[in-house]
Amino acid sequence: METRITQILGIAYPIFQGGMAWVAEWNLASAVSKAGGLGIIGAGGAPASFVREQIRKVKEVTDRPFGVNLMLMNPEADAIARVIVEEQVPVVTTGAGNPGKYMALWKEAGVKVIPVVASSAMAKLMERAGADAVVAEGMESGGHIGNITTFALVPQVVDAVSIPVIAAGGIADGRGFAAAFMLGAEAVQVGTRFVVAKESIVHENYKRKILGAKDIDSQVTGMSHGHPVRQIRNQMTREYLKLEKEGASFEELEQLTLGALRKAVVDGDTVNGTLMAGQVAGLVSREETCKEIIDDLMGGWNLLAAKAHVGM
Ligand code: TUI
Repeated sequence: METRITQILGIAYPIFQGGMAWVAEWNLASAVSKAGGLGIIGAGGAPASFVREQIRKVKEVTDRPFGVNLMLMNPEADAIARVIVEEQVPVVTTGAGNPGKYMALWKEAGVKVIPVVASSAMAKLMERAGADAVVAEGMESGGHIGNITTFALVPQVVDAVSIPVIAAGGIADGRGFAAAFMLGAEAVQVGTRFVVAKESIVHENYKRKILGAKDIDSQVTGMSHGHPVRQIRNQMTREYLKLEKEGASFEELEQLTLGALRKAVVDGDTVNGTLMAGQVAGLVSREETCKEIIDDLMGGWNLLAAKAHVGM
């Protein structure tokens, strides 16, 4: 089960848990790392002090490798970048921007740097800047997304760089795992399925929305101002898209979304909250432990081996 990713990071299985804002806190991240994957704390829009606490909690309960995702639009991004070094976090992933200005700081401290990219150009840029690997994330993902599908993006990123590629977006089971590896990925990142993990602290109402969702139940808001976000359709998305169509300003729309993810995750407000989820929500129908999810994803490894055996 070795790939360059398991070797570089010292993890048992080539599976990352997406560093989802509000969702991916220490309970989820430590459960995934304990189960042999890479658990990732999502800094989202949180202050640096909160991120430091989360890191310390993970370190208290496991010695296994884990990561922190730095969402680059976070107003405290500079401070969080330093916390990652001070707390000797083994792996950092980044999202929603270019982490170039932190690269030297992290590399000098020995942190493994794995930016999330949504294009092959960005992947090349990150490789030149010294990234250890990249996550190629297709637009099937939940949350902030790019414009290219996983099926098209992953092989193009694989061809564009020589560092290992982790595939993300639209992967929720062993079939997705196997498909990603056929495209040249050396690990996968899974988000939506981990939102409903038993160890996930996400409000039961949010979990039920994902468990009940079908393939067509997500919508992308914010396309008009260049910050597209995929989430499950509800009153919030309908209102947002209506205002967006009417040409509402970025500020007006921001007002609507401010704090909306917290509302969904913490308060279980499925009407006015932002229920970020990927297009694979329709595949996610059971609440399971992180260990069970990882075991099921690893079924994909056997699928690959079986196909190789029959000469496919
Ligand atoms: O970052 C994500 N997904 C996220 S972040 C997030 S928090 C949030 N909350 C409310 C509104 C907006 C965000 C929720 N989901 N995924 C990684 C990702 N990064 N997807 C796409 C990108 C990306 C986009 C452009 C990476 C780099 C990039 O480069 C632009 C540049 O600066 O050159």
